[in-house]
Amino acid sequence: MTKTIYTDPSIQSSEITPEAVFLNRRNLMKSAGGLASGAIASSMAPVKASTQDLAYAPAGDRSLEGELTPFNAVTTYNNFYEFGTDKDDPARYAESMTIDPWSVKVGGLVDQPGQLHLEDLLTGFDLEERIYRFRCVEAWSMVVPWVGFPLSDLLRQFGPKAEGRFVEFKTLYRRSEMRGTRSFTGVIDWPYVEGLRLDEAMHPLAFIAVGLYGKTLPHQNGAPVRLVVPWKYGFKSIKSIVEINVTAAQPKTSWQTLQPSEYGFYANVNPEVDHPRWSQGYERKLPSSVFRPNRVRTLPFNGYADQVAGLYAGMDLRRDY
Ligand SMILES: Nc1nc2c(c(=O)[nH]1)N[C@H]1C(S)=C(S)[C@@H](COP(=O)(O)O)O[C@H]1N2
Ligand SMILES: [Mo]
Repeated sequence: MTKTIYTDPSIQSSEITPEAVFLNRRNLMKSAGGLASGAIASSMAPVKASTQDLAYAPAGDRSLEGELTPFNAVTTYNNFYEFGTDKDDPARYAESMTIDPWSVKVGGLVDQPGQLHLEDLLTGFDLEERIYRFRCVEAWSMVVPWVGFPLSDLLRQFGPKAEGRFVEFKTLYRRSEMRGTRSFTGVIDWPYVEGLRLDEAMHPLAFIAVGLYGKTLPHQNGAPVRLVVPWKYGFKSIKSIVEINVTAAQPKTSWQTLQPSEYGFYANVNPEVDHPRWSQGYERKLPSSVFRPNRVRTLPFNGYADQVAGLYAGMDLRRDY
């Protein structure tokens, strides 16, 4: 596995996580066994030195492989309001977030509440690659090779109780390291909160990502652990998760709280229900520019209707948007 390491001069060497932290016997053994695939990563654009190689099973579904959004676009055009509202703010400022040590508290209506530490997340699950379409509510989209494991694998480990109907997720809220939470208030009610119905969370497409393009997640994409729900608008895919709770009541999400008329709990990608301020019928596939907008039609459930439409049988998705 060839490794492309690029040292970004803006990163202090003291901020670079020692590689040893990420090396682990289990994944190294997997590489030796030939299961791992680093082939895509090695041919890509330079990666910041603060990300590390992961070993993982190659993607089962490679149908979107020819449409991959370049690494550079995936990591420089981001939404991560904790670091500012401009698309380039996360790439510029998210490095200030300490991601090691890291722990995720799992609780609420589960048989065994507990914690997962960084090491557990990187080595305790069978990592695989998933190439998913990703569609932001602001009508841009990309195709990303994520590395991680099904969310259901994580939830099963803690044993959701029968009364559990929803899952709530929370992002780290650390003012000292997140300039966006200091410089403007009243935009989002920190910490960033998202939620899924439990059956959505247990669906095999719902994914916990710890990496992309074969490396651990760059900070701006939600290091060290984020959610990816490919059939929903991007804001459901909460970044830098520190808490997961199984609940009986529907969680109150940050975007709903901010603007309930614009952002619903479900947020399923739906070209037929426009955002009050713009159409959802089309999207700009990144990289997109004024000269080359790369505009394509948006698909119901972002192209995953065959797999997930059944979750919403009998629901009016114009009302429950
Ligand atoms: N904690 C947190 N998670 C977040 C956001 C955010 O502002 N804060 N933005 C969301 C939105 S609106 C989108 S489109 C995606 C963007 O993911 P990306 O930057 O990896 O493309 O992250 C989502 N997760
Ligand atoms: Mo978004």
